[in-house]
Amino acid sequence: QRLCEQLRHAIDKNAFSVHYQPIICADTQKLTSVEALLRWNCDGKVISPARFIPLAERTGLMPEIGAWVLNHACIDATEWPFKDDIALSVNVSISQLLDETFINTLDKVLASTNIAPSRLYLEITESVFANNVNAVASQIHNVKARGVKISIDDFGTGYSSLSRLQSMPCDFIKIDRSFVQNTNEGSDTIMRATMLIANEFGCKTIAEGIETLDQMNHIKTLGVDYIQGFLYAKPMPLSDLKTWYNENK
Ligand code: G
Ligand code: G
Ligand code: MN
Ligand code: NA
Repeated sequence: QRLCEQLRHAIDKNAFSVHYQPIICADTQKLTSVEALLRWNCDGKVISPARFIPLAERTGLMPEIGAWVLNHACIDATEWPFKDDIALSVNVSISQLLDETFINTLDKVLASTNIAPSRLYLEITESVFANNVNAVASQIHNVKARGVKISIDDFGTGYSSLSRLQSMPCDFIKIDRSFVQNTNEGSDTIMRATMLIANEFGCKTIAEGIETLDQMNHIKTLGVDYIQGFLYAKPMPLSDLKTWYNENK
């Protein structure tokens, strides 16, 4: 209850910030995109989005918070030292995607920041597929009509049907870190199958949660396109991202 009250005022109190985590091309090992991850500093403590996003969803605060993140991240992207060819990936929650203000917010941010739509990726979790199929499909269509790309996050962890991929075209599939970090044959089978499916649908794959060189080499052998994880960098503030880039380009 109290947390909810504090969340309601977080934007006004300047309590949110956005951190960025690099995503690397498996072949070239070069930076290709950056994922924006929201941080909430509440009374000196950092509260994980895994905790407050569900709260924001339940209390109807998500469209406003999501709009803040999208706008903030796109403004930051105009300051990147590498701004012309690196993409920005922003998480979009279910209630945010389905909110009637969403497309209008997206149009406003595209216009005011002048970011090329093809450089903006929206990450939606696979669980959106469990929602109203027609509503989700039509929003994805609206997003893609603007040239913005779609990533399916946490792929393989939900309980949606694979056939949903047909009605909801996406550009990237993010392989959940639970598969990457499991070293059993079953996880490999699932990852191989995911890459086959992605290939059939013309999507690229991104492996999340790569922490070791062994994991990186293994996932490359399986044929993943892009890699994200602590092996390369943790999510960090914009200023650190600039330093990281200069040291790693
Ligand atoms: O960054 P971290 O591992 O703490 O993120 C935890 C979860 O919160 C992840 O599933 C991530 O996708 C989600 N998350 C982080 N930032 C945002 C955001 O801006 N919007 C939404 N909807 N989810 C986010
Ligand atoms: O669900 P989503 O992919 O949006 O979640 C992103 C979250 O995953 C971020 O909060 C980030 O902190 C976390 N993350 C990114 N790379 C790694 C990693 O290599 N290991 C672990 N344990 N978490 C990671
Ligand atoms: Mn994500
Ligand atoms: Na994920």
